Amino acid sequence: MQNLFIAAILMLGFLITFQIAKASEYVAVLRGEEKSRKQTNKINGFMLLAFLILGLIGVYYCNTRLEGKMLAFGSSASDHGLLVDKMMKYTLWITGFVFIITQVLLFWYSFKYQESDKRKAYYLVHNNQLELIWTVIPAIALSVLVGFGLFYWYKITGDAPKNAMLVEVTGKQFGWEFRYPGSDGILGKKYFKKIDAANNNPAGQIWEDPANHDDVFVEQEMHLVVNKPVKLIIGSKDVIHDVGLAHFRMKMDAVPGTPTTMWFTPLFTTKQMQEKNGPQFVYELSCDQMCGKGHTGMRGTIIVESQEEFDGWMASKKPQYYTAFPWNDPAMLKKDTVKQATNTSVTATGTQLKARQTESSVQAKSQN
Ligand SMILES: [Cu+2]
Repeated sequence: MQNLFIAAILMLGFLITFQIAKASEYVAVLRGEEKSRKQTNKINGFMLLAFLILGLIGVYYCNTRLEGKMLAFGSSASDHGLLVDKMMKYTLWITGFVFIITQVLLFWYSFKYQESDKRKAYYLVHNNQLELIWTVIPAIALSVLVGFGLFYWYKITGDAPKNAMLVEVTGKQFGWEFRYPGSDGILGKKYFKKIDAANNNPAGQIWEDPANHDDVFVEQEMHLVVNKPVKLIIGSKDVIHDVGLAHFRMKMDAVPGTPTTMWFTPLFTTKQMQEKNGPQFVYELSCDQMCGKGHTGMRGTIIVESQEEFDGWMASKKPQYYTAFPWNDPAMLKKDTVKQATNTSVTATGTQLKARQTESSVQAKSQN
């Protein structure tokens, strides 16, 4: 019913416009075509001038209204972000300058040089000098902007420093998962067919790889160390997501099956940012790619802290391997040796584990 009404209203609108156009055509004939054209030109000239003035006021108004809501230039919380801010500033200054000049000339000239009996239009066939000017100047301006962009792009996307910490970021419908490499600094191998959240393997780690045994798995909250470069290894479990770090001015697609990377150095701790921006401040990790119904809820948080605070947080985490196989946890083993005399079920689970391990190593070999 609603659609029918909308269709009827659109139809009516079309009819009315058509009738008005027809009526004004008859009026023009009655009045004399030339007189009517001159009048229309005058109205158009005036409206173009009004559009220029209102438009510029609108641009200024939007700018002042949104000032506090936008991320300010130079407020980036990462080293790469400061470069992005700088690039953005130069680009906006140059394009803003060109925008104002061209728009003012375009609308002002339409008003000033509208049809007049006192003037005859100048007929310009060709002018090499003019052609040269309006080709060379934009070419130089664009080359400077692109050159800047390339220079920073290679700096930002280049190799991460050797001392960079490593975090694996995986997007899924709908949330974020993180994996830390543990004390060996190596992220263990994983395979998507091994993903089994019910059996404590949400990342799909291959348990036969010893590098996996100290990897720490966390959800929704990533911890980073201030002034220490971090390299993110980004992936996805389902569709294309995007790791969007607005406060660091970084973003990178999370693509299933194709790991992507980016690195940067956080410059301020969360506490420092809260002192500057108010206690409600959080570093946000948003998904910057429309990825389904729950896309807007894909919000992770990042906590930037000192090395000591980070070490303390990491020490409170247990490697995922020990969650999946508690009987291998050294902390548990100590307790178990006491229990073992009275509880035989521990030995039973130990045998089960061995059976599972041989089974999965056979699988791993057959995959190779
Ligand atoms: Cu997403």
